Amino acid sequence: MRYVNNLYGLAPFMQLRWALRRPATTFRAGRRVFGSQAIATETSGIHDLKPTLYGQPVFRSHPYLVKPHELTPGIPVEEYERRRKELMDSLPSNSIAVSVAAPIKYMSGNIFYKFRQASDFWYLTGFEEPDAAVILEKTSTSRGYRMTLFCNGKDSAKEKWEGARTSFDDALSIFKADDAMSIHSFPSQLKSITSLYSNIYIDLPNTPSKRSPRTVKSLLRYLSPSVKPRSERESVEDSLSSSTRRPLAPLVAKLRSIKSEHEQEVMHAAADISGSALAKTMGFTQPCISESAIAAHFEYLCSLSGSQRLAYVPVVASGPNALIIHYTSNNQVVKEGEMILMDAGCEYNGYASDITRTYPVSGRFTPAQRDLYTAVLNAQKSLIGLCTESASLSLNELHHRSCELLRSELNQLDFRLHTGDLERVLYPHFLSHPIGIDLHESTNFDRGEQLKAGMVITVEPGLYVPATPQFPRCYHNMGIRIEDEVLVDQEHSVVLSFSAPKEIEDVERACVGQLDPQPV
Ligand SMILES: [Mn+2]
Repeated sequence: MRYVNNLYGLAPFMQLRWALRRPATTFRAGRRVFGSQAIATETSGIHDLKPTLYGQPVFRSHPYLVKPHELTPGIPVEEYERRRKELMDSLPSNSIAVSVAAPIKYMSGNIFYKFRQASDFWYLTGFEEPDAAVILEKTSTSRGYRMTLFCNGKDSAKEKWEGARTSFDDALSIFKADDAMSIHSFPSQLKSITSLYSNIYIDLPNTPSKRSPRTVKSLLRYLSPSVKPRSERESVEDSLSSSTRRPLAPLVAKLRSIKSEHEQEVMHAAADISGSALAKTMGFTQPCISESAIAAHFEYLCSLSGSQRLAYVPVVASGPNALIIHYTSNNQVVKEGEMILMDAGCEYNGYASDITRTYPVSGRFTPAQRDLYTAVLNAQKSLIGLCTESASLSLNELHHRSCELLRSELNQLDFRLHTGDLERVLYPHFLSHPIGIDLHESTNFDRGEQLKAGMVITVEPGLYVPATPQFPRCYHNMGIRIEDEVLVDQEHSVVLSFSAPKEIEDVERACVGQLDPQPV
């Protein structure tokens, strides 16, 4: 087992979980055909697979991450096929869909950030390299479409510096494209193909305005050295006639809003990792350490459990810092008697997680902290119970309900609320957002639409009491938010982030390192 432990690099609870969910792959199964060579894998097979020949983990190179039938960890090849088919089936005849990979982003000069694929492109292809694009042409075949994947292909000189890239042959066999071509031919191919179709579904990036900038922000963007002059891509975009061009994102968003069982399982695992890391971070917290040390501990635990990155810059707000909703400077020292509001989540195998907990630095809530915490917790738990398809509520209605619940809780705590106190001061943010591949899958989400089974949303009511005389003094400078990820089902709701302690007794136990039962 030691070999497996080292290999996975997982915390013990995750190893157990993986042992349950992912039967050991066939490392010891003898000989495996690898390219044209048969390679012995009896004992030290992993070393034979280095360096990888592929541009991303695939079963052949990373059998401990990707199962035989999966394209990306947790998501089968057929599911990507189904996504594309559903998209293309929803389009009128004579349509194509075009999606492109994310560009590499730079911190400064040629110093790049860790690459993250564009969400829609990844959802449709599972392809994780930059410099890539896909064209899907609607056809009348049973598959429903024809797929051309554009990518870099093999280039030994570049691969020597940057690592392996997926070959055109593997683009066909692994990613199931009908055709694979060099990304360099994408502009000309797109130009010629678009003239054949009457509906071109494509999302154009926000290019800097051609006219002179009017706002400070657009001026800064305009002057930014990172904005290159007109690229070939922009010239292609110009060539797309506006009469045939349609936005692709709303259609993909509709598909993405309902999570498949495989997606639910990956999101569950992501929330487990974050929730358990949060529980342990409560025990790590003590007076006189920096908020940044708390953030670092959380990130370390998530990485150890296999997470690829954090899903967002975490909020670690001690004491009155919690009143700043997006407090991310995380550079002050925590004090005895304060609470920490921590909003953090990892990204795992392509899916985000998002959890907020508020806990006492000393390990025990004071009576006033306990009262305000209970008010938020009561509201939060009632709201989670309403996240079902049968309740027929929209996010807007749920938010409205959260205001009513918090108002009644505050009345019991002797708050004398005037018009606007709750919505503008004490609870100035919205209750919820959909979550999935993106942390906020809400750009194309209608808050007026009723919740449906398979959606995953956050439920995150909060109360933030400034030190002003109209509010009871004992609650001044307290900020509390409790956020869970909730999977909507027909008759019930499932809290995916249950491994993060939430009940007062559980939080206090976690704060002194007693995680019993151990979160999984
Ligand atoms: Mn959130």
